[in-house]
Amino acid sequence: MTDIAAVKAALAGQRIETPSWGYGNSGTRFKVFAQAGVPRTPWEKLDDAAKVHEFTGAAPTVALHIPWDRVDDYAALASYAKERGLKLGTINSNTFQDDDYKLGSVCHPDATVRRKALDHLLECVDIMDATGSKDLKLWFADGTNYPGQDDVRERQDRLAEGLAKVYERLGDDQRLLLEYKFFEPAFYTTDVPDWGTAYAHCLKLGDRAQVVVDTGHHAPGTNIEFIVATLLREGKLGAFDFNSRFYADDDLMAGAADPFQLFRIMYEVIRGGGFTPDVAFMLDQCHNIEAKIPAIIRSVMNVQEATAKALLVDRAALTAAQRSGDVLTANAVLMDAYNTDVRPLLGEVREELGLDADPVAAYHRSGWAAKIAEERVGGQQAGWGA
Ligand code: AFD
Ligand code: MN
Repeated sequence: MTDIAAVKAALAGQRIETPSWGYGNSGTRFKVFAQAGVPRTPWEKLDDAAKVHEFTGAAPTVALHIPWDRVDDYAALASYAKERGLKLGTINSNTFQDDDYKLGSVCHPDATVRRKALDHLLECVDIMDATGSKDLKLWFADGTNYPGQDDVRERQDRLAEGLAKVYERLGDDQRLLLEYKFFEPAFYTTDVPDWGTAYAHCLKLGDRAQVVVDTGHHAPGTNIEFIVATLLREGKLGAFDFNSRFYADDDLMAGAADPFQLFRIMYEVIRGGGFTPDVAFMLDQCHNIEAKIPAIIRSVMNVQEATAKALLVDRAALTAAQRSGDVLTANAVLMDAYNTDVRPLLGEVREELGLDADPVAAYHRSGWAAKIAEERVGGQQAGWGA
């Protein structure tokens, strides 16, 4: 029998980190559609993130992206966050937008470019020291577009060398989170293309190097929950970048394209003992055509709903059916949890926390959207900087 009180307590304690860049303008290589009220500064991004946390009660940390969120005084930014009930979270590096990085960054054939990229990564660790962030997230766009362009094995050697220097710089309570992506912007090879490559590098680096699973970074049809179960079993699942996709790295709202897949992922997280602060739940998505703050709130809710369903799986009945080879019962037990409408349960959790049962409706009633559209006029709206 499922302990509903324990499920509610687990849901009340769940934390989902929002991305600073999710509040800014974004788009595709065809067009970035600007939206009214978009933040101009990291400070305004934190004001918006504070609204997500105010109405969900589950998003107290905000990931930063350097240099998009570069400020003169990171301690002051951390204090500003704290005054709003927030904490600065993961620091994301950016070695994919400087002209020097056309042929790669840490994997570039020119040692001078590799040094420049390494200096940026080390600057990100300096920022972690200033903000109190524990996690450095590294995603490399590095790769090649044509067979023969570069030596793929030498690029792995360069990558390993750069990662080792960053890992050596980390403090004892800081982690290196290495994110993989199977293609884009490189089209022939990507230097960190899959979980196996990321895992192999993290294994060599040490205990504080772990893998980031971005749910949009796999070829269509990939069984992501199998990767999650395997990385958890190896103690190398560091974090998620949640978003959803229909075809590529679409960066749509988490859970919007395939809620069943998100449920299966959350089941493996919980079954594998990964529902702890050691596995960071982050959103990494962009809201090209939809209003950003309610889209992020919806994403937080979608992750919560998938988690609630996964927590409701009758584990004893499932294990018994699995071990007895009772295929249909085992599948039915899992589907029974997935088919449960958990919105009333989550509504109770929120009300017991003193929150509105419907965070999106509460946000719309707050008038925040009209306020920022009126006040945030002029200046340079934040965006991808592409
Ligand atoms: C891009 C990359 C990757 C990374 C994010 C933040 O595809 O997901 O985590 O930018 O740098 O979306
Ligand atoms: Mn990502």
